[in-house]
Amino acid sequence: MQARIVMLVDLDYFYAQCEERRNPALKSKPVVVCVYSGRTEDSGAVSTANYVARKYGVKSGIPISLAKKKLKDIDAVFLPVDKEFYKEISDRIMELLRSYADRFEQVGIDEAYLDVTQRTKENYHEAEELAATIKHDVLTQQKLTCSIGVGPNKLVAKIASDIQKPDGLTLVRPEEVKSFLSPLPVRRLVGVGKKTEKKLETLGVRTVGQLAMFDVQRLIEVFGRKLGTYFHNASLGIDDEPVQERSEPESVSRISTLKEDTRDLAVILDEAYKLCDDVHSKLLQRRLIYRSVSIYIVAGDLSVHSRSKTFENPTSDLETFKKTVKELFEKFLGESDVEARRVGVKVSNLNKKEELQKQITNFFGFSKH
Ligand code: DCP
Ligand code: CA
Ligand code: CA
Repeated sequence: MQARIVMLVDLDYFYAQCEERRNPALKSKPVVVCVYSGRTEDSGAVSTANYVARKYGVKSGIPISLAKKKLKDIDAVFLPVDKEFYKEISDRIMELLRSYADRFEQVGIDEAYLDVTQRTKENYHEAEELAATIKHDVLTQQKLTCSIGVGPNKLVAKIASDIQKPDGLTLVRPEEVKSFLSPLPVRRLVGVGKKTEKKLETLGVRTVGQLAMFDVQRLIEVFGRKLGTYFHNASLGIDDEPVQERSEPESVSRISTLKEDTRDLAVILDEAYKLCDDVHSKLLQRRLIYRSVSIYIVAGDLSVHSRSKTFENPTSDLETFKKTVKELFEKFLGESDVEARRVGVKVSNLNKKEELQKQITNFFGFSKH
């Protein structure tokens, strides 16, 4: 594979920074953006917090009540998430970022990969200047700071972006990859979660460098061929995943909180069907058809469960959607004994309606007259 230069741009404390942009007086205070579940006044989880609040140990995922404890007697601001507002800002920034890339891939509301190989002529000095320009333009035009990692592939760029936050710019040249990665804990690698981290620790592997030295055959024995090989390559900073342009959203989903935890299928479906209606109208709006349907269940202990089904042929039919959602919830309740606290539905494997029409037309040799 040809040498590449890839950037990962990640917006700093994104939701909280959007709130600061809307109301600059917040900047000096701890700002905590919350997903309120609506049960009691403080039930729910922290979505994110600004860096002032992080100093007190407040971070994504912790209960709101715990965040309040940590910020007791401090002039902190708690706000509900306003996803539509953040999405608007995100859309504008993504459009700006896209203009700096040979190839562009958005991977979340606040981050994107940019392949800049051609426009930097494979030169890291030019890439550094480009990254500085991007940071400057995002700040002056959209009033937000971001952190950028630059490296020979997505894996290295992603880790680099994370290493000096907020407002960071980290370059890792190909010859620096090994020394950059080797002291890091294995947890920094995409795909290494708590479980894998524990397993690796029992093998005496804590750092990426130790993982790189570990016998690949044994890794394969422990994790299977696919994952074992991936961990081995990742530890060496090897990653051939291209920066992939995506023109359509990956998925459309809706989730909502039930009035109380339940295993009652009728109650769950009552809520889930409303979510299906919402998703369906969004699909119609954007002229999208789907091939996969998933359901999500967030249990009382906040563990997340899901079930999916993929069809042979894409559809946009609402009845099929609801029927599949029903099947999946029935299946889930039969297989698990958790109580649902929140339920969600999602469609993915999306296509434009027109594209399918085109394919059919081409296939049968019809023309539209
Ligand atoms: N988010 C969330 N719940 C989580 C993690 C994230 O709702 N458990 C949302 C809020 C974040 C946004 O996604 O603002 C982006 O997530 P990041 O992981 O990039 O975190 P931040 O942008 O908040 O902080 P950082 O400065 O560390 O990137
Ligand atoms: Ca971020
Ligand atoms: Ca992110």
